[in-house]
Amino acid sequence: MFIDSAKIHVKAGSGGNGCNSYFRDTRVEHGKPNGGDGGDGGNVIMLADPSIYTLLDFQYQRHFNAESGNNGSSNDKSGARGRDRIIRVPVGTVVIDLSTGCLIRDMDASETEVVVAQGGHGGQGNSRKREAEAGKPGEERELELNLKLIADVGIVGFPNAGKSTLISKISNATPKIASYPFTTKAPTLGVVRREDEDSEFIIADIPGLIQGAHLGRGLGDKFLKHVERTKILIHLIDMAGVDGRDPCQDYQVINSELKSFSKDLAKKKQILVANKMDLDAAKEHIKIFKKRFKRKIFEVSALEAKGLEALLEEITKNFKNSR
Ligand SMILES: Nc1nc2c(ncn2[C@@H]2O[C@H](COP(=O)(O)OP(=O)(O)OP(=O)(O)O)[C@@H](O)[C@H]2O)c(=O)[nH]1
Ligand SMILES: [Mg+2]
Repeated sequence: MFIDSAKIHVKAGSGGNGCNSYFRDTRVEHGKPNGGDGGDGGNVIMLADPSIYTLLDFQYQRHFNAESGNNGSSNDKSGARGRDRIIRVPVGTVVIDLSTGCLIRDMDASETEVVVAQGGHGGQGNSRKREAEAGKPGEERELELNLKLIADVGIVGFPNAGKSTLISKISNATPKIASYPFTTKAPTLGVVRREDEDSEFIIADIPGLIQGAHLGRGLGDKFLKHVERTKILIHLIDMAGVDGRDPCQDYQVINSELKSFSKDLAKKKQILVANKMDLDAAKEHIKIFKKRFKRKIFEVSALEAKGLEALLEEITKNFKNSR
């Protein structure tokens, strides 16, 4: 199951108490204070781990506590520090403090690390010629985790346009492909490797959009956040209109859904791709489309793997330009 958001509770360890103790001896009239300090509480630390892909584990476990520090003891012995608690999350997780709504960290690179709850300080013992102190409590927080996948290229389009077929032909991904809408129910990532160009990029296939996706129709627009960070969008159109829709209208509907979701997404560089060009209807529709929109469009048949090389070249070229 692909889970891309979660709420968790984190609690750092409390500091150990300082010790109140006196050294006494027949030769020492007034006892000499010798209470040790309490150990600091452990921190709760979040770590971006590239081997994790979803927030599924957080459906089952929501509480993460770090260890408290030990109390100090006599003979100036300090208490041991509490152990940290490490929470591993997928790269691309955005961490938000639920009580304030503030962003704590965007874990957008592998091995990014952030302390999400600070351990309490240990109390000082009385050997420092003061009253022994109690340890301070550790920080406690409610956090929201929101996963936004990290991909270079995102594919958007209507259900059944052939998005999964395309990603299966150009990358190492092996998504389910079928002739009914909403076959893809969760985002899939694929790596595209171009040996001759010595280049590599990550492409994301997301569930199809329909008119009203921003109002929750179909599977809604909740998966669009996964293509928010991509550099380029591939806008894939079923030019044959296999499901009985008009390709020109499809193109406009998807663009208006993108706009309803976010202005930035609507402004993102789009490479237009006409799919299913192996079908006769597509050859008719494309003439109308070109006349109407006068935009550069790549004509492919994902099914027959035709026209894909030119498309890949265009994608690679755009990366070179954006660097
Ligand atoms: N004729 C033809 N059929 C295609 C082409 N590309 C995809 N198809 C077919 O279109 C149907 C839908 O393909 P998918 O790749 O599952 O489409 P999708 O856009 O991922 O669909 P959802 O996951 O439901 O959004 C399948 O029956 C494919 O075989 C193409 O270039 N030509
Ligand atoms: Mg699909």
